[in-house]
Amino acid sequence: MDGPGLPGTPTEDDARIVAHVDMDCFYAACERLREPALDGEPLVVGMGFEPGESHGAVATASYEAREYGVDSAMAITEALDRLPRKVDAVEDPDLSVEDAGFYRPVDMGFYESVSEDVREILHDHAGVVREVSIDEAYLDVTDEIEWKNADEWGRRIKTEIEESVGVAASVGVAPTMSAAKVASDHDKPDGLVVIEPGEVRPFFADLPVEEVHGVGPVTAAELAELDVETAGDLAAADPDVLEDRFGERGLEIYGYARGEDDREVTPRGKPKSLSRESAFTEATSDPDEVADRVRSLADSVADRATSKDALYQTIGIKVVTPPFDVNTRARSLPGPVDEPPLVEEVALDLLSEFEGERVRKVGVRVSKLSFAAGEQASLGGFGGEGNDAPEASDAADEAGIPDDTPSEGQATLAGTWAESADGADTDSSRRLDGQTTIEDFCR
Ligand code: TTP
Ligand code: MG
Ligand code: MG
Repeated sequence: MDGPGLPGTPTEDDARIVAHVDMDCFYAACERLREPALDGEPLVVGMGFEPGESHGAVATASYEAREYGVDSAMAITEALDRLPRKVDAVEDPDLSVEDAGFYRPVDMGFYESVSEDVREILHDHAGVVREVSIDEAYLDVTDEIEWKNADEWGRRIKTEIEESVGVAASVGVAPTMSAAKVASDHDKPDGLVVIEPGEVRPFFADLPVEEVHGVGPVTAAELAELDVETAGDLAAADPDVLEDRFGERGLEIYGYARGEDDREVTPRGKPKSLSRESAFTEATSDPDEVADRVRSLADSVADRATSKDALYQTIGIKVVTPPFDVNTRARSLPGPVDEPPLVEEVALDLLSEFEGERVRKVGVRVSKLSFAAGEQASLGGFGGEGNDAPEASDAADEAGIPDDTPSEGQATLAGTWAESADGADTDSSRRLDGQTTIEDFCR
């Protein structure tokens, strides 16, 4: 028996409630925590600004410093041109002390500890939390709140972070991960934006296309050549054209702009499912070609499961027929296993239903994962308890969908991160009392 399989776009009734929380100018906020005199001042956190240094980049800039055009990933020399250091301006009559700012080195150890404090609060407010970087996380709060309370919930979590940790967060609440991220970005700093189901497309309509998750400056420039300037334009674009131009990713950003995103918030490290999918250059109805592709996807998924020590109880396939009809089929086993040949066998068996159909994309997924070592069932060992239970709540697609990596243009500047990871300033308690000497202050 086939389960209902992988979910498509959630309907309004079953829409999940996803929150995205991202700290405002996080490293700068941390510096202000232990040096409150920096509140309200233009502040740059980065490397390479000390005398004799010339290489380095801005990790972040406070919103006051951003007004001078300083931003993450900018070369430090450029930042110093736009916003000289206070300490230099005091001594140089050609510079204005007023239009100068403060520079502080990166101190990862301290920021990690602040991040940990924030994390605890997030876990208090949601059953499912996926941390995606030092300063941001997705929360699935479907079981915790209702849409009518979303605004109040967002306010509460912001206040709690502010009061107990001392840094400001922006929060977005929406029916999907990608929309929640756009929402949290939209009114930064100190933002709170709730996009209810059914409002995603109207909300997106006039936003610049760069705001769509996964669209960076390079993609935006290419989209502009196609006259796609807003997220609304992207949502209304021809998916074939997008796919021709950007491949799979074209369809992904098209979906995001339409508010379609079936990624499930899953805690890091423990995916709910593992999958791989692959598109044909041209739709094909050649059964051998399709079966070959499914076979290799099945191998690759099974390998990944083995390498993650994951046992799976459900094996499924996805078959996309032109234009974009997604068909999913899945079969449950009596108990969790790690049996690569079985993944292939079941996937091919499920595929037989589609023999002769034109297929543009196929995928293989294993789900109902468990990670307990030594738990593997022998296939015959469950005495007929097994059934073909539909994978009702298994919406996760850990692999088929890209991780939340920084989008283009958000260069992470290996130098900055690597240097900072070494702990430029290992004394994390420095100025934690908020006392600042004038020498300190004018650095
Ligand atoms: P972000 O959340 O991207 O930026 P932010 O918190 O500084 O500012 P915003 O208010 O816009 O969210 O990144 C979090 C931290 O990661 C940031 O404080 C510093 C670090 N970072 C880098 O070191 N290099 C980079 O290029 C970026 C983008 C961030
Ligand atoms: Mg941030
Ligand atoms: Mg962030």
